[in-house]
Amino acid sequence: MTSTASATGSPHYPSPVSEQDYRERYRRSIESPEAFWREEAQQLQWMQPPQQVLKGRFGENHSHISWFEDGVLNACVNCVDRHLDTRGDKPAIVWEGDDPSHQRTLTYRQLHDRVGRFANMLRSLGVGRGDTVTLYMPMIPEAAIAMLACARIGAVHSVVFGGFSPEALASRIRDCDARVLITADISQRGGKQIPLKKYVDEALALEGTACIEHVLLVPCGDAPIDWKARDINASELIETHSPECEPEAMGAEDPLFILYTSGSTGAPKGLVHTTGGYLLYTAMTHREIFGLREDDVYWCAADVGWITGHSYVVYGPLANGATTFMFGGIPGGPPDYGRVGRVIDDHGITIFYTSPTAIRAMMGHGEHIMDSSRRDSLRLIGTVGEPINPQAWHWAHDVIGNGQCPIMDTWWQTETGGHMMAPLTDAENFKPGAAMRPFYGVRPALLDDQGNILEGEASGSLVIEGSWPGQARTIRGNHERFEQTYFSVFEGHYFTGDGAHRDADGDFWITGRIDDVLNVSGHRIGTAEIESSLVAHPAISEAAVVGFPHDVKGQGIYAYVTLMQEATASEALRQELVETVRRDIGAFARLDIVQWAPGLPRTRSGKIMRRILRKIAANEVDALGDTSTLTDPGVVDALIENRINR
Ligand code: 6R9
Repeated sequence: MTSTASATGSPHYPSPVSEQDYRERYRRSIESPEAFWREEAQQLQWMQPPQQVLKGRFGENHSHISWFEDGVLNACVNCVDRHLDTRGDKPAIVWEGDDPSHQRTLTYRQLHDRVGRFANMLRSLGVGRGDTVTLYMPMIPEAAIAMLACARIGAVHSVVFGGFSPEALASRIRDCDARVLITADISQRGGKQIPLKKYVDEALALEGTACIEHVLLVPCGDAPIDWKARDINASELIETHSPECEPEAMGAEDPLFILYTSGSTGAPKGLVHTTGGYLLYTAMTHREIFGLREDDVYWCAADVGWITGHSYVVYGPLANGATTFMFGGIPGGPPDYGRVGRVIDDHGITIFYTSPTAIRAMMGHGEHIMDSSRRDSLRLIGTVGEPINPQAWHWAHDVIGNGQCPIMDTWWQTETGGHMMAPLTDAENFKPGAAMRPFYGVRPALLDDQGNILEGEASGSLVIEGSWPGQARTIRGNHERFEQTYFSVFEGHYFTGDGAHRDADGDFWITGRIDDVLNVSGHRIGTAEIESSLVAHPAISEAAVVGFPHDVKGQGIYAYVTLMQEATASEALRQELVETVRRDIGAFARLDIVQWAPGLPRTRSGKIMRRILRKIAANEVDALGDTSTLTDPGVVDALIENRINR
């Protein structure tokens, strides 16, 4: 793994940070963390500046991890009000819908007006400090406005991605006891309409969702809306409220939001992020890793329903007073694969932050899709969500970026709040496919299976030693699960769930999940969630789900399914299973392959040997490894014979 950017010719662009500056600043952040973070914290506007920095340690009383605990601030004030004097007329949010003729720009002053009214509207419905509000929204400015409005009044938002099914929405409402749901009638993406309102009505008919007292709906479509008694037209009501809204004084450790994410076992976890540390960390990483400039027009193509949308569409950029571009279409298509280039031209985008999946989708349609655009405003491309394969890296670099832009491969997670690794070095040192260097204050380590720390060139489980301000503080309603999932696999370290390789230069290459979490098009899905959906079907006795390499999506979903004795395999049943998973989770959780499996390989202790199932799914049947602990090796032969991905 030695290929570097020089393979495409010596780069003639600067990286946001030089090798030397990075080394010095990183050393300082590790040697004097207290002084480092105390100084950085001054970047935020505090109502009461913190005296304290970090309290608590992993493994030891770590349930009391806190950052800047005695500080008081408001996240919305930091993202909006703070910029009014110097940037009042600067565009804060620029939006283009799925339909290119739908365009809106909100300056910081206009954003202040909308957020204030929205916040007053929420207060008028009885929402206040500590209440939870669920958002189920399309990519429209109101999604960001609603998040900021919650932050302004101290309410905790829980954004549920608009691609989730009614069942998935209901379980996320139930878990956090939300009082208000903010939604729209439809979400239009890729020329198709997702009937959000219909899904909301279905979700609210399900058990355990009576906590929702009001539904605030932002009309987006042309068709008549089926208003229910609990529904309120947010676009009408908001105009009756004043734009002046007194912000709530929040403690740095008060929760800012809950975001559900998949783990290797059980139901999705509601990770809780707090106010001060999260905001500081997202603003700082956004500014430093992208080398933010005042006149940047910055486009993060993630949906607000994911952590990337929270940290790098809304909080990080707005805390920095940047112009953040929101896009309602599907980056990379369908239906228009070259549109990304024209959007970049039309809005003068300077930084484009996207996923390897979107890059591969464009790449699959050939370089000519970029003929309709010049993209010469662009100066940096970022990627996130999955490892980027060198081919996609080069395509982004050469084609989208005209060979002019550094590619910032950012590795991080819902749990980490913000970027943890990126190529923080001179551009000529970049290595396609490697996230390379820890951000300031972050101490990565590699462990073997016994938990021994590996030195030098090595591959192992990636852990982080010591806290950083942006980390999640708990799982809503289940702190014990938080401790078990992240801090007890390797006692005293944060367990990322990812494997990584450190090369001879000391640079990191993320190799992907080592737990039972799939990464499909950058969407995190627990195999356990898919399995529990499958086994709830009356024809299914057992199911094991694994990922397999997929050209565009990174990983595809491969399900081994054992039928009940009286059931028979058929194409109709296969389709029914695909539909079942879609209904329980969402359209993005599409089963790619279903293999009928009369039996599954098990160890003598009864555990399914997923390692073997992964190999068969990847068509790597010559390298099955040790199968001596299997109870019945014949099961494997049968699975190999009937494998579908050849
Ligand atoms: C931000 C986000 C987290 C998982 C993570 C890892 C994978 C994210 C990556 C990457 C390699 C990168 N991942 N960025 N793998 N290189 N640059 O994606 O959060 O949805 O929680 O997913 O995504 O496997 O553990 P989340």
